[in-house]
Amino acid sequence: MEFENLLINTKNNITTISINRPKNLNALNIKTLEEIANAINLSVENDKTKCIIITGAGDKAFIAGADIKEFMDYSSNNAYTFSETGNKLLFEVIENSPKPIIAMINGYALGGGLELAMACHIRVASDDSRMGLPEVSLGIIPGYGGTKRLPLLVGKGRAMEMIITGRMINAEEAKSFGLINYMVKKETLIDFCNELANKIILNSPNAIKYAIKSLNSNYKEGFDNFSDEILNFSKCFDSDDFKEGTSAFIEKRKPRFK
Ligand code: DAK
Repeated sequence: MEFENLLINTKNNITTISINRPKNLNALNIKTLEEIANAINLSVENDKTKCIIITGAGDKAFIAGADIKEFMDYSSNNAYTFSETGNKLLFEVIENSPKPIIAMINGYALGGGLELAMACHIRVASDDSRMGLPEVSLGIIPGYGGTKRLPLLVGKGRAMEMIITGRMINAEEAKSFGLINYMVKKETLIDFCNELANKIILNSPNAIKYAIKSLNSNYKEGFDNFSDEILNFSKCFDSDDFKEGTSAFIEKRKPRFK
């Protein structure tokens, strides 16, 4: 299958999926979200793949968020639909993949990019990476599971602070928060992730599948399919703050919220 915005490489039972929009810091547009979902589904079906690594092309970003230029004109209805389908078609597919998925964070992991990394089973970041959920600076809230998965990884207090300040944290802080499993030197990132994948694939694929399923089931109850996040997220799209936040980004200025 041909992909417009992804590079895929399978070697020694490890499939690496690289989001390839480096000029836009690998921002996620709808086409890319669909392609990642297709690539994961194909990898899950492919007997040659035992572990998946997701990363960003170029040396600056893993994923700098959802593509602001694409979603700035959305209404609350569009936002609701895209958030609901995006969660189902990609983020839940990643989280529930029977084959382990490692997020290889090689730079900025912001907004939807950090949300994607948080849906993965393991996160490894290079020491120059920066992570955050800056949605409130654009007049919206995280819409791909950020308000749900971040507190599970770092605790409610840290998640609240990260989300309402929208601040970026560096890899060292992310490690101390438990947001990432490992921080490694940039030049060793690929080797480290491949070694980690190699360790995992020595184990029983069947047992790994059930371990993921069983572990994930701890967090399903009361999660209500993320519907409150989707609803609150979509409501933001009717606001003047959303128009001001996204316009300010495009015009490369600070937003002036009323
Ligand atoms: N979207 C679109 N373009 C982006 C982008 C993004 N998220 N991030 C960067 N770019 C583009 C920049 O516009 C710039 O393009 P040109 O001006 O060269 O055409 C190019 O990438 C390089 O970026 P910079 O020139 O800004 O690079 P710097 O090194 O100066 O700064 C930065 C790097 C990462 C600090 C900065 O680019 C930045 O602040 N980027 C935006 C970060 C951000 O706010 N991300 C979005 C978070 S909100 C949805 C579901 C979920 C979401 C939305 C909708 N639906 C279901 C509807 C999620 C929302 C988010 O992710």
